[in-house]
Amino acid sequence: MDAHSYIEEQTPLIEGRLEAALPPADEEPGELHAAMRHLLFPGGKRFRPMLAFAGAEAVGGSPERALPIAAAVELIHAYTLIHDDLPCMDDDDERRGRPTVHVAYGEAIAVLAGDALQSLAFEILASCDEGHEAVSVASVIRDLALAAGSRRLVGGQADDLVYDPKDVDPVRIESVHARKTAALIATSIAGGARLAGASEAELERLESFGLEVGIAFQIADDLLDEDENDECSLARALGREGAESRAQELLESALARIEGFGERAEPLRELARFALQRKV
Ligand code: GRG
Repeated sequence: MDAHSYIEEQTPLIEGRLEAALPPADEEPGELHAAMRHLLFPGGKRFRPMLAFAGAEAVGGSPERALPIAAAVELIHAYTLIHDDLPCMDDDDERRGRPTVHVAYGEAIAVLAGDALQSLAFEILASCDEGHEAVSVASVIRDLALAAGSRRLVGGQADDLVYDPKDVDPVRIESVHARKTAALIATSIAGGARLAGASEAELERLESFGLEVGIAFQIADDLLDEDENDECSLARALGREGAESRAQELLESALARIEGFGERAEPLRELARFALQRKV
């Protein structure tokens, strides 16, 4: 099973859940609801939901078990992209070949759409009623709140915004990657596994795996971006080859952490390899 077929096979599951969770575009306030849907349909690779599904499978659960966290992480991801594209941040007019949300709906609605997507993520988790243990659901909510908050994603973004381009310390660069990108990726995997009944020992290993894969994912993302000179990127600090070999090293270290998980963690391993080989 390669990552492409896994993504193709599992995409309808996450699409259906997101479609059911998002208010219809004709529900008032219609502009806000249409803006919330703009970045989600059509979406991107749905990489984080796939990781949540594969995290559940790695501990013997079904992808369906991980659906609430899979939907929640995709909504958080969508909110961060909407806000990241705003004029006060990256000021991008296009994403995935379409106008960004603030270009299509205006800045104020884009801010509010991002805000509402973040709330919806937590609403979905808190109301999941597929027989999950309340204590696991509460832990997943806590972990997602931590990953999305000022000590992880938002803090990483804040540091990235003020990053001094002359600073080429790989440790500081990876610290930004770890918080801005890898924390949400690690939480996708561990959250899926937790909802599927993982033990604390399994969760610890999956979380470390996710952090390393997440940093490698960000390094690969920077390498895909030709304009890597004015950013907090490892390619700028170590050169292209240095960054590629660091990403490979992180991938190998990550894979070693889940060696004991056997055949059922194969989708997770394939997705981790995909994070480095992807072209989009
Ligand atoms: C605005 C709070 C706030 C945070 C922004 C996510 C983010 C932090 C910034 C977006 C730009 C960026 C390079 C983020 C790093 C994470 C990343 C590589 C996002 C792109 O993820 P993909 O490739 O996107 O999974 P698709 O389009 O497939 O959904």
